Amino acid sequence: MQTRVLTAEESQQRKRYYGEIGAHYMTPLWEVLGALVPNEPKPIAQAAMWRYEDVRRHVMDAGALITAAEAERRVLILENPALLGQSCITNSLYAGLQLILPGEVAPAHRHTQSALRLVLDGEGAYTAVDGEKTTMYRGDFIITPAWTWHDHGNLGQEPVVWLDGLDIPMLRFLDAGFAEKSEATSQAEVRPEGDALARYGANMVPVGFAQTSAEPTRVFVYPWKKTREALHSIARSGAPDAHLGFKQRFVNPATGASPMPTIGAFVQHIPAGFETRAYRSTDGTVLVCLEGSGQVEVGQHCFDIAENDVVVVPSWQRLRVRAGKNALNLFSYSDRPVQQALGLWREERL
Ligand code: GTQ
Repeated sequence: MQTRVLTAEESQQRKRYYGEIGAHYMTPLWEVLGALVPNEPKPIAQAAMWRYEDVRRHVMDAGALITAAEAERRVLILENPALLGQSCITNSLYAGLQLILPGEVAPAHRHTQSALRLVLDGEGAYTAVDGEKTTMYRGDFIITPAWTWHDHGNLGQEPVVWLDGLDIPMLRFLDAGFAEKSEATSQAEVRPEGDALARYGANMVPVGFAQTSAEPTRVFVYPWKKTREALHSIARSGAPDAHLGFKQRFVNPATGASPMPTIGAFVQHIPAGFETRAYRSTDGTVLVCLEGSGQVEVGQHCFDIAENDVVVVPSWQRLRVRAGKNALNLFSYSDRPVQQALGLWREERL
C-alpha cells in the first residue's frame, strides 16, 4: 500500500469499515500485502546457537526427572528464540536432544512425521527401524522415514544423546499428522543388523527394485566412519569451493533424491584455517559441528562453535564459516528438497 497521510476523518472511516468487515471474518489485503508478499524472505526465526557444553548438563538432568518409558521420548526441544512455544527451530523444522540411559527403551511407535538422528554423545544405543536394528556410533546419520516403526534402546554402560531432526512443523502446517503406538515395546527383529546397508547401500540394489523420488531410502543409516573417510579423501585432492568448502549431499542411493522427501541432509568439510565467502539460500538450515572448532557468522551474529554445538541459520541469512586450527566437519539438514520439488529454492553466492 502506498502510504499517504490520512485525515482524521478518513482514518476514522477506515477503522469503522474494518470493524464492520471484521464482524464477517474479513480483513483488508491492502493493510498487509507487503508482509504477505515480501520482496525477499523475511524470516521470523532468528539465528541462534546451542552450545553443547552449556546444555549437556540439563539434558542429563532430565534423566533423573522422568524415564524414557514414561516420557515415550525423553527429548529437550531446541526452540528458536523468536518462535517460543511452537516447538520449531525454523518455520518448517524441529530439532531436539534425546537422552536414553543404559537399560532404557523408548517404546515402538510410528508417525507420518519423518525423523533423522545425528548421534552426538555416548555409546551403546540402537535404533530399530521396521524390524532392523542399527547400533548408533557418534556422527552416524540415521533416518526413520514417515510411517516406519521405530524404537530406541541403550544396551551400553553410558547415557547416549543424539539430535533429532523432524518435519513436525511442516506436517502440522499440512494437518497431515497420524501416529500409532505399537503393542510391543520393542520391535521383533525381522532382519539382521546391516541388512539394509548390504542390500541397498553397497552400490547395488536388488535386481528389479525401483523407487520414485518421493519414496524414502531403504538405507536408514549413513555411518560417520564411511562419510568421514569420503570427506577426507575428497578434501585431499582438489580445492574447496569458495562458498561451501567441500560439501556433499546425502542421497537415496537408488534414486539420487534426498534420503527422505521432506528433509535434506548435508555434510561439509572446511579445511583448517579456511574461511568461506558469504552464501545464502532459502532453506532455513540446522548446522551441527561434528569435528573441529571455528566460527559461524549468520547475518549480524557470530558464534564460536565446537563439537556437538547446534546453530540455526534462518532462510536467506548470510552465512560464513571459518575453521580454526583443526578442520571443521559440519552436518546440516533443511527443507531444501521440498522447496526444490516446488520450484522455490534459491541460493546466492555473495
Ligand atoms: O524418536 O520418535 O524428538 O516421535 C520427537 C518425536 C523424537 C522419536 C522426537 C518423536 C521422536
